[in-house]
Amino acid sequence: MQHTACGLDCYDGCSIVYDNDKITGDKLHPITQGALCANINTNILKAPRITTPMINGKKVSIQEALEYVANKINDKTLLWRGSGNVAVMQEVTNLLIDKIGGTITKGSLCDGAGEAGILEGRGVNLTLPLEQIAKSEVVVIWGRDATVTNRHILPFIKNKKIIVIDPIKTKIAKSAHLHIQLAPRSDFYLAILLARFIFMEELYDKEWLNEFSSDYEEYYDFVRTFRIKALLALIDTNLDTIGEMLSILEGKKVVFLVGAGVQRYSIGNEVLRAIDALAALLGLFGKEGCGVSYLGDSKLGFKNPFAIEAKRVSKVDTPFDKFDSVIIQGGNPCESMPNTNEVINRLGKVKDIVYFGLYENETSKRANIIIPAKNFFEKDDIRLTYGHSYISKINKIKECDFGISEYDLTKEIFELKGFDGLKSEEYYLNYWLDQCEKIGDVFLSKAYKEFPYSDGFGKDEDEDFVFLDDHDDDFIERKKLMRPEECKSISKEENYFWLLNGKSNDSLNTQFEKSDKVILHPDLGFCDDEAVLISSKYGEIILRVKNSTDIRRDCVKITANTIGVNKLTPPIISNEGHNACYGEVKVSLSKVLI
Ligand SMILES: Nc1nc2c(c(=O)[nH]1)N[C@H]1C(S)=C(S)[C@@H](COP(=O)(O)OP(=O)(O)OC[C@H]3O[C@@H](n4cnc5c(=O)[nH]c(N)nc54)[C@H](O)[C@@H]3O)O[C@H]1N2
Ligand SMILES: Nc1nc2c(c(=O)[nH]1)N[C@H]1C(S)=C(S)[C@@H](COP(=O)(O)OP(=O)(O)OC[C@H]3O[C@@H](n4cnc5c(=O)[nH]c(N)nc54)[C@H](O)[C@@H]3O)O[C@H]1N2
Ligand code: SF4
Ligand SMILES: [Mo]
Repeated sequence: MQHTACGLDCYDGCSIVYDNDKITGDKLHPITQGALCANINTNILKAPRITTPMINGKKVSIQEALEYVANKINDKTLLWRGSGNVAVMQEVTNLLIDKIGGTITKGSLCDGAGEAGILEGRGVNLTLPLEQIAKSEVVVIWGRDATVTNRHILPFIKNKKIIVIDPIKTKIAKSAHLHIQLAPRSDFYLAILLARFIFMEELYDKEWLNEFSSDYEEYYDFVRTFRIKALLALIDTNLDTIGEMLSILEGKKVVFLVGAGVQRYSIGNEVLRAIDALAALLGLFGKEGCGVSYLGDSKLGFKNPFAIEAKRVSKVDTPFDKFDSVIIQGGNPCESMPNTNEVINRLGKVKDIVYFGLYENETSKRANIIIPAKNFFEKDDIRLTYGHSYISKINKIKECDFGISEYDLTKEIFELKGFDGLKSEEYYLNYWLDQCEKIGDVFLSKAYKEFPYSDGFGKDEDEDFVFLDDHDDDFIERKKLMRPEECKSISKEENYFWLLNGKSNDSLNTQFEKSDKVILHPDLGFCDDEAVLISSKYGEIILRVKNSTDIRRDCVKITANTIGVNKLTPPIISNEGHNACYGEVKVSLSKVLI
């Protein structure tokens, strides 16, 4: 029997037991508690792997592929790394970029806008421990599709009062005490409205605020600048619902589980700041059973041996065409990046594209050099996570005779180029592990705090919580830009829907099962399985209809594992945090005959 862990980009960071060629969840792991998920139980095992290194369409040996790459890379090389595997050794390739004077990326396709907002208010993004989530009385699930993306949290919130805030009636919304099915992109305004009533009804925690904040009275002035009627219309809710939510929260131990869904917008930072402000007003930081859980900073408190001072370009709107060679590692930008028509166009101008990954996809198709990687069963690594503070060692449990690990690739190219300074793989693994605390069988991040922010905010916990005092939303102007007028298919003004993004049970972003579906409300008059042309300012795709009354009439939902979805999404960069804004777009629908 051996132990290892899942390296997939997921809140849960599960531990695995490998016995007699079978994998099961580690019963002793605080979150896994014995269960894994379909992605690792079946999907990963059946996904066909890339097994042959290639150069310009010709099969070669891995050595030949590495020699070719070593000859091509220089200070005009870009490394674009995705999050197909989130374990720490992925970043060892930075050391290569450092030596050649190459470029890496800045920003995020994922949680960067929300994190920026958290840093503005709290100074540091600490992870709310599972113990506090388990001790709460009320859980507000805000833009997180927990049953799909974070299923191991469910046992921790069983039998609690649940409020869900989501434009979709998600599985958990169906059994919740309250579901606010708000208009997309209106979370900031909802949080402002709630704050206004917390002030008006004097529900705020004066004692906590006097100790940990100096500007909460100014926040009242700020929230009063928004008109209640206008807010209600934007959110698409009513005063009864606001009252009901506040009566559920009043005097209770409340945890907010905030997901990436609220911040895939230009004002994503302000959304997290406004949600944090609610928690602050109610005095929910630093106390038992209370707090705001978002995607935490998994590397917080660690010294990173792979941190480099390289040139950086945007990860959201990457100027691929400015480089002679691009290495794509652990990612699939031709499907996962917004505005993929332009991504594909720019990549088409690059002389050498190296695809270093596991599966064939839209990106591998466009690469002229293919290097098969090893998956996380086939190499040693360390797994941190943004969902909790437990850290697992990934141990090699399978041999792979065709792929190469990130460490070995780096080592081979160091040798071919005559570079020095690379330490052993063991050195780096221990470097990370030595920085964790070992408690019984588990490793814990040094950034773990039982009661985050109990002593204060900022890196040294000696600062105040900082309330938002400014709002910058040029959306109304941008709305004009978003009109898909270049598309022939638009007939009516009403044919104009929010594009909702989300994840699916059978995929991990673009890995594993693919979808060809768009989910929309039956009132729109489409039949199940009918082909529909979906258009935005950025591109068009044809998908099959899946009707559902769980979605608002003004939205369509397309999950991240749908090929072509990002032809529709904009290359807009969030106001803070340099994040992708997948939701900041409207699309139109038209029938097609195929
Ligand atoms: N099975 C599975 N699990 C995964 C992943 C996967 O692909 N598959 N991906 C992993 C990754 S990389 C990440 S980042 C996490 C993300 O997981 P989550 O944090 O759950 O984020 P999303 O799935 O993007 O969106 C969550 C919810 O936001 C809602 N939403 C969309 N727009 C809005 C809005 O404007 N306001 C509000 N309130 N809600 C909105 C959507 O309807 C959806 O229910 O999941 C991880 N876990
Ligand atoms: N429309 C829409 N787009 C989205 C999202 C959305 O919700 N909607 N979500 C966004 C989010 S949250 C994220 S995090 C991004 C993710 O987008 P990416 O970072 O591009 O990740 P994936 O699409 O999952 O691509 C993973 C690839 O990594 C490779 N891989 C897996 N493991 C390894 C390994 O160990 N080594 C190497 N070398 N390669 C490996 C596999 O070949 C796989 O194809 O997508 C974003 N894009
Ligand atoms: S994908 Fe997530 S839920 Fe599934 S095994 Fe991996 S860490 Fe656990
Ligand atoms: Mo993500």
